[in-house]
Amino acid sequence: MKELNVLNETVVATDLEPLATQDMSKPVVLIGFQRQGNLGIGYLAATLIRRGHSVRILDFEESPETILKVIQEDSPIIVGFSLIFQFYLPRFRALMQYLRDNGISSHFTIGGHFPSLSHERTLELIPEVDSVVRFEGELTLLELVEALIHEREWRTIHGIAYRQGRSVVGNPLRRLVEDLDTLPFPLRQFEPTTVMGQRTMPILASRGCSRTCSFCSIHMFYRAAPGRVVRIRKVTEVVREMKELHDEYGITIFLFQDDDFPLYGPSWRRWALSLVEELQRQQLIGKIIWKISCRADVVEPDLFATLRDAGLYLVYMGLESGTEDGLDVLNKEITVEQNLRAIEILKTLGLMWEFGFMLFDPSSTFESIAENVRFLRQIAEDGDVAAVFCKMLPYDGTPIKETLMAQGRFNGDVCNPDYDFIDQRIAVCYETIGKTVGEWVRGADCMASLINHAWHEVFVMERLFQSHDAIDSYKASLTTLTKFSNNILFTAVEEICTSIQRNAGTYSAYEELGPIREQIVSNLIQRRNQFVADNQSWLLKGVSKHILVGA
Ligand code: B12
Ligand code: SF4
Repeated sequence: MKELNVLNETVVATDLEPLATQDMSKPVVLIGFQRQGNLGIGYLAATLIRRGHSVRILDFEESPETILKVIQEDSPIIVGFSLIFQFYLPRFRALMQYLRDNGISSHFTIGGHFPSLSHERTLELIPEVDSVVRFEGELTLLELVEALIHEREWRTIHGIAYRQGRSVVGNPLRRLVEDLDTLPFPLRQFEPTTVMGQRTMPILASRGCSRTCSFCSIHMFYRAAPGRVVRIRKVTEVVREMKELHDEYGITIFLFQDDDFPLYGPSWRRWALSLVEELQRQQLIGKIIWKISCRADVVEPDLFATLRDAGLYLVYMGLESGTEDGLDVLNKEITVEQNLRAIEILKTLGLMWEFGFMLFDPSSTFESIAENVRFLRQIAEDGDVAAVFCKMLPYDGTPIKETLMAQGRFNGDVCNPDYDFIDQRIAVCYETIGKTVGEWVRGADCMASLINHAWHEVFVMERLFQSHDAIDSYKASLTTLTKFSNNILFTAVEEICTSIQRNAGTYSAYEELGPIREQIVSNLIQRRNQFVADNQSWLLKGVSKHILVGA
């Protein structure tokens, strides 16, 4: 099987042919968050490579010393920073400052949602950065690199923002890439994560989102630049990429990172059905499985049964609220009823499902929190999935941030954008819940992530390995454990809120939840390891069956 760090061999032909005269002595360094694979950097790198440039990708999680050393050795013409999470801005700034303090004089540019939507603030907050590449970056970065290499004027390039004296100049914006299939397949220079020995890989079938949720920076990102907001790739190209990744690199699990997988309305549904036909034509069905993110209002029994039979195994939905008022404030344009119906359909079809949920939003009251918990109980009390929730955060560029600012309720900073609740006691609830059951729902290693990872393994085994009776009893024990854990979480939230509302202070029992959490985690690990130990030969058969495909 090929190693993934040579995946840059795979590029498709477009009108951007390599330049024979390219000066290869001046490489480009791209730095970003690489965990689980950064497709944005992958597309930028592949576009530059196809044109003949050499590119080095560095993981932002590497130590500053390591990054400095590589940059000193490479002496790049440009260092591009990919800021996809707004709250990382101070860390990016610190890294740039460190590099400058150590004599790095390359051009520094930055891209991503926050820099694109708030270019002036980015240039103000990061004095070390020379330019911002706004919105989709492939063609703008390419032009910037070539202008710098050939010492041409770069300040006239469309899509760039830069400082001029004390002011900021934002050049006219570049159109979004009209035909996504003119871009090369992304460079995937990262170690793929595995689930039960199966290699996973992120992939995109489309870019943009047609909806307008008030808390989301995505639709603002794709609407601010000229061009079509949603662009969908040809099914033949999507499947060609999947087949290549499967045949050459042994990928069996594809994670579609599309914000809203194309299923909305008749023509997108036709697109999805033709994807199924193409997967059939390329004989991938039965060999691979795939995950999508979508909205609840596209989930229909027949359509999803067809997708399931073609490999769909996991559906992520941003449910966000269990109250009509909450859904209104978030501008989800969906009803509680539609959310419930979608979950019912997915359960009936035997698909794994996960969800995003904002227990706290700017309209939160004690009543809405109680209603939200009732909703969570309704969907997750059966132990089908470990429940999660968070607080809505007003990211830059979002309509809800503007509303909160107009109301004088916005506070916090770029790292922690925040707001005042209408009833200040809700803030006490939020803090108390964070302290008591934060470890249930926050961070990559929280209780919900651990439990849902175990469920993930189950679905992968069910869909990619031969059937085996032992799975049923393992599933039954996971269900019991998930139910137990969800129930503690829901009860804690309910009692904390009621107690704060009544000013009673009777939730102290929940301050000692640590040992219970540890016990659940220990039971989970024990049960999971026991299952693996008891079924080793069957698991090995399953793992090797799919790994050998790519050998
Ligand atoms: C995949 C993904 C992840 C993956 C990250 C994988 C990775 N290493 O990249 C995982 C699952 C780990 C993840 C986690 C989280 N994510 Co996330 N994630 C995404 C998602 C769905 C897709 C990213 C993607 O592949 N986009 C496709 C590529 C092609 O587009 P792109 O990244 O925007 O890049 C283009 C341009 O921005 C630009 N560009 C980008 N970088 C650069 C750099 C340079 C130099 C240049 C020139 C141009 C440029 O050019 C690129 C090509 O056109 C986005 C939504 C989205 N549509 O972007 C959310 C998103 C980035 N995530 C988000 C959030 C909030 C999170 C979490 C905090 C969620 C949570 N509550 O835990 C965590 C944070 C993890 C952490 N570090 O602590 C938010 C960020 C909001 C914000 N404004 O800060 C987003 C935008 C989703 C949202 N609903 O708003 N996420
Ligand atoms: S939250 Fe999802 S559906 Fe809503 S606008 Fe953002 S990407 Fe689209």
